[in-house]
Amino acid sequence: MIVYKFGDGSGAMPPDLSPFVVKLETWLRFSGIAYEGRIGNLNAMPKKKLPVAVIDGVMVSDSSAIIDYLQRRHPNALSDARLDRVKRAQSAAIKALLETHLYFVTVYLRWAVDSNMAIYRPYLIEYARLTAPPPARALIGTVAPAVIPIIRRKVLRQAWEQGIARHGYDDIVRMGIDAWQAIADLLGDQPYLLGDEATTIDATCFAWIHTTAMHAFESPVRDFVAQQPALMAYHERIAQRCWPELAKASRGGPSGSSA
Ligand SMILES: N[C@@H](CCC(=O)N[C@@H](CS)C(=O)NCC(=O)O)C(=O)O
Repeated sequence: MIVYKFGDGSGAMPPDLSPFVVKLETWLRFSGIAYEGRIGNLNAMPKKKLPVAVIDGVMVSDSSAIIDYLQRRHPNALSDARLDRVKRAQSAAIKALLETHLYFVTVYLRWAVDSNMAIYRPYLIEYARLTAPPPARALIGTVAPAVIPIIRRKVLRQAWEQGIARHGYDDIVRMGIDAWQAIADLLGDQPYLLGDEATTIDATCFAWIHTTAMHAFESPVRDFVAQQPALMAYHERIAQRCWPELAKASRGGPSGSSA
């Protein structure tokens, strides 16, 4: 199976800056399902979003749709089938907190804060170069810097329409910290979010912790997550199981060159 994502795994780009891609890859690694990561051109994707998977020739878009598709075909994959109704509801609520609330906090902090945009810019230029047709690659260095402000305006318009960008920086930071405090409280001292066994929500939560606390983008939200011992121990536990190469790197703290 092929996973189209933002990084190409070559080292030219970090494994991935997208929490949705890291969620899918972590779920695949929990499940022991082999995949090949390839850089995906957003404009060529059916929903203009990544990740997208090609499974036995069938293209499936959306991390959750891909996981559902694979859960029906791989009986030994990481499964939520044994969860009771309350745990299933908890999983749905945590998923919404991460994917439809904290995701937009992250988007805002990456794209609206100038110092984070300066960190983001080289990755965006490299992504544009790697997804450009080969004859155009040499020109990306001159074209991409002019295009990035246009993309930035588009992303911030989406954040305004979604609602997050109508608040000020301090309020957004507070919302982010409150949501992460809720996740930390839900985890408590359990090994995984819903108890002793990992389920799909752990792949999601790992991805959000990783893309918040281990990346170079700076914010009080990142600092808060990085200072929660239970969240970081949980991150390390899952990294050791699914991402041994990152588990080693993560002991050094946030870095611009990890996933
Ligand atoms: N519901 C989708 C969300 C995927 C998503 O939002 N991906 C972002 C990257 S984190 C994306 O492709 N954004 C490109 C754009 O909006 O232009 C999933 O679970 O895969």
